[in-house]
Amino acid sequence: MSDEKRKHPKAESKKKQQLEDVTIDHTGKKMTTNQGIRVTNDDDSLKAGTRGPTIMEDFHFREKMTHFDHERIPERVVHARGTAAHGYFQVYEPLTELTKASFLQDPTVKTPVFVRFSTVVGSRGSADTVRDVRGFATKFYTEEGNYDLVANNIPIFFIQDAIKFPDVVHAIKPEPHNEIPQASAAHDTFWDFVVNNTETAHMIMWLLSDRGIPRSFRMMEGFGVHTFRFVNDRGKATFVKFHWKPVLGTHALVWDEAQKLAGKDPDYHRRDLWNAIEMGDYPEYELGIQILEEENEFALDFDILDPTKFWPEEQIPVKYVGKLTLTENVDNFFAETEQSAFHVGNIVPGIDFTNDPLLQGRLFSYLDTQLIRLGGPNFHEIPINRPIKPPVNNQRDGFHRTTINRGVTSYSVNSLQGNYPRPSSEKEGGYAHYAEKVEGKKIRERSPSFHDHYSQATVFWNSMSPIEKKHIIKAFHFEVGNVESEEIRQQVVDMFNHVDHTLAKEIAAGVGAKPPSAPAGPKITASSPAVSLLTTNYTVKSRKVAILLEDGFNFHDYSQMVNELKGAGIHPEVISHHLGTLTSKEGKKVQVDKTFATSESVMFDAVFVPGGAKSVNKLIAKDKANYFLKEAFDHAKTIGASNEGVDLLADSGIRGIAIAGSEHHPTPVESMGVITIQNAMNLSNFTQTFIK
Ligand code: HDE
Repeated sequence: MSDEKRKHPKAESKKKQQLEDVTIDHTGKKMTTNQGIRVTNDDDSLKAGTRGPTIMEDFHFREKMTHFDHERIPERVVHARGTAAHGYFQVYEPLTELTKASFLQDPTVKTPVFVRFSTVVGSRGSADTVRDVRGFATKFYTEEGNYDLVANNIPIFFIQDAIKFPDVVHAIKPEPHNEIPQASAAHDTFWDFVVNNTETAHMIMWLLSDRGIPRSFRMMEGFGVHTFRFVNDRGKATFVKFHWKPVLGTHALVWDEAQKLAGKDPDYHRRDLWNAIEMGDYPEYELGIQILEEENEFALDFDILDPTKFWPEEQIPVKYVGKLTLTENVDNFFAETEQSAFHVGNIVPGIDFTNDPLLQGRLFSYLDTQLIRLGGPNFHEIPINRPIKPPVNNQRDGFHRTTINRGVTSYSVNSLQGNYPRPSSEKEGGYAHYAEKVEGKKIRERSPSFHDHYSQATVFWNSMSPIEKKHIIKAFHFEVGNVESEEIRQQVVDMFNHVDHTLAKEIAAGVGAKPPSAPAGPKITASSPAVSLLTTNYTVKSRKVAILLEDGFNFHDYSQMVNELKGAGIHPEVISHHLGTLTSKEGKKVQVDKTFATSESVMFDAVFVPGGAKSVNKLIAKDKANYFLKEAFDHAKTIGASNEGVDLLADSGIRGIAIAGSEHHPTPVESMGVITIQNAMNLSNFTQTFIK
């Protein structure tokens, strides 16, 4: 995108304007040192003779090298690998009855947001498509200050108390002696942690489900996990759970795709988000809330303060209250994405915490970690972190202070400056903590209401469709199959026998463990259909279709399909053996987007092979297209072929090709996701079936 174009949307919101004010562009400018001195030569250091030693006096060399030597900051201790975008949030209706939060009152107001998606375990350079939880952190730059909803794509967590966070993270990160494996839970220390901390059972079920390998950041849900509070202007509080529901629906990769993508395109999710925004396919998510009146705090069969439990949507429906739209990529990854600092404790009047012991610990951790990662107490002055109203207080000094505070007082109460800055009353917008009554003995003990570690894990399992169950079992075989300790593998089987007997037997069968002889624990038949991905929205908008072509293709087939796809908001890309242009049998030219060397079927959602004997024969002669199609078929992708294109499917050994229509009545035929048509001039029925 040109810089001119980039500038435009930045000015649209107060936040964008603020960022624009500190954004610089070097185009057409002369080079200077950091002190503003013009530079005469940036290619040669200052030497005593052309073959002599470099001279200390070379301030330009020293400055350039010193800056480079210091260009890295520590990566995030978790969620190191991430990517982010700008956008806005709009509420549908005033939520005045529930909360006084100003950004949730006026449907005409667009609140600027910055959203960072991440994996949890891997380092900054790790692959995007690994099996992991995904972070979904949103910073709302509201008129009342920054509100951060620091969410994940799974509605529950591994542990119940924050004091165990360092343990679970140490266990899942690469092992300390050899730093293996990268970005993976498939190793001994993690599963040792799991079997010794059975509160993890429920989270493991979600992590090993298809949710652990999302198709795209644009196609995953977000969850605030903890129970929060809304507080209205009369001081009435209501318990809430936060949800983000992607408008494109929630979709996953299959494991083989995820693993291959990790090598073929480690930036797959990052690229997908970036490209979608550049192409104007702005990702959208509805904000949903589940509401529970305070008097019903104890009405559910689990404790609402326990972060290993979700509120079944069938029991407490999700109310959709607003929409988040991501509209702009960052100008600079480091300055914006890397330096962004989210904190679950960044909260605005009208939203409040609960005593969830995981949440309480998070309230300490985020600010603490940012002090070291961003090098001191002034990281709120880094442009991406600044609220849209300048902070006003007596906090001063520290590393990299950029604000110049005028005046002699930096304390209160003062009389030299009329005791400014002064606090505000609640009426004036001051944050007042919800006056929850708390009373208790100091005690280091888990509440008995947190002791059930298995019931909801079983509910989750019961809610899965047969194919989702199969994927979970296979995921256990991979994850636990990589555990060297036989004892731990057995303990996993015994632990998950408490979730489901069949599941435990299936796990045992794949990991060389003894199957349990009888079920453990009570029989639970309840389910929550909403947690299955089969209940999600389905739309093909913004999906990618590979079109396999060579010279001599049938332009008629090609252009009908491309037009229909584009009309449906789908992005076709031409794949061939070389870059450049191809010529159809009618003499029409088409540009190649990618080659068989630079693309793989795992990067696409569907494949189409148009007719044209010459083109198809060339594709058949070189093996790459066969492999491309076979793999797409194995990953259950939609495959379409028209006229001679069907020959390529046959040559690739793809099962399920039904014989297409007769010469006089060409109709599309669909079998196992493979759609074909032969002897056809008009492809409109065919293209519609393909898109459907
Ligand atoms: Fe985090 N988490 N977390 N977490 N978390 C961090 O903060 C922590 C938890 C989440 O894109 C860290 O700035 C503790 C739940 C996201 O920059 C750190 C506990 C949920 C991100 C931290 C949790 C999250 C983080 C590391 C257990 C979902 C990435 C770097 C008590 C509701 C934000 C940083 C970004 C990042 C601590 C559990 C979400 C160390 C102690 C539950 C999305 O402060």
